[in-house]
Amino acid sequence: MQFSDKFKSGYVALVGQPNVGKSTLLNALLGTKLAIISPKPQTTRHRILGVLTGEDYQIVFLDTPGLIKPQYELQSVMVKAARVAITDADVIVLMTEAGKSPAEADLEILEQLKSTGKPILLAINKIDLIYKDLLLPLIDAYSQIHEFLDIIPISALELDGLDELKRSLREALPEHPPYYPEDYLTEHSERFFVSEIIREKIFYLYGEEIPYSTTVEIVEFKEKTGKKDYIQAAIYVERDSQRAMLIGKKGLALKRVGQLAREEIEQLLNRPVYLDLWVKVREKWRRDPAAVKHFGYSTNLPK
Ligand SMILES: Nc1nc2c(ncn2[C@@H]2O[C@H](COP(=O)(O)OP(=O)(O)OP(=O)(O)O)[C@@H](O)[C@H]2O)c(=O)[nH]1
Ligand SMILES: [Mg+2]
Repeated sequence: MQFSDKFKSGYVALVGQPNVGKSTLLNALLGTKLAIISPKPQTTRHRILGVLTGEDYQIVFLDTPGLIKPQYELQSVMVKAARVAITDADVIVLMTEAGKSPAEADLEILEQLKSTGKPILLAINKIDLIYKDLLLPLIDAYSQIHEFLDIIPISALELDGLDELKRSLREALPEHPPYYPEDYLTEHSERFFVSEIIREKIFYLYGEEIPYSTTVEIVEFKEKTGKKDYIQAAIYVERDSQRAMLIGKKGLALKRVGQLAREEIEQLLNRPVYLDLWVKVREKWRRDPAAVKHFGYSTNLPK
């Protein structure tokens, strides 16, 4: 492809409170599932990179963990990862959930973002859930608070408003040659995606305690010609009681995790897989900086 002088390219960070739909938006924009999603807050723990290349632009999206006040080491690292994405970004997308009025937590995040001096686009998500009459007063309220690059109501779930969002972002990007080849999608490895898929199933299948105490480590990943691939993953929890809960009576709960994860991993890899799940205990790993680092949480992009 020949790139004209007018080619635009840059980094766009998707930031906001947990659970507002950042990862859903990343996947919707790229038309493929890169980031895991769940109805529970704090699903995303890393910044996830996804590249969208158009005719005359390339947007490098950085999905980020939700911005919160950290209470333990894992959360600190998650918030730091979001901050690094904000530092790397040419344009910031602040994502909020549509409601009656701007939420206090969103305004606090906006204050932090304003100090970067970078252009901020406000994406008001989940408009499929509200009465349309609420939208104009909400946009009006936000526009009085800050001079946003743009304010775009969207539904990441129903793919509403995404063209407008892309157009607006393209406008705001600097003229720059593409950072990545045109067919490039992401930097993360298959191993990383496999561990995330397992984590996602745990977020869906268990209550409040287990998902947050869990991390997944890929122990072995062997491609076997003519046979199923062999993937062994260790799921770490913080206590014996959680281990028992995760496994369930006669191992049925863990079996369900394995089934759902395997189906999606096979779709991702496009080949049959034998998924071998083990559950282990590493006490209070979320509070232990060495363990958090060991399990791959850092401000860098996960490989
Ligand atoms: N109704 C509706 N639900 C949505 C929309 N976008 C996302 N959701 C739902 O909101 C929940 C959270 O979505 P995520 O994409 O995981 O949110 P997130 O901002 O990445 O959350 P964290 O990673 O925890 O910070 C999921 O249940 C999504 O299905 C939307 O436009 N409309
Ligand atoms: Mg997310």
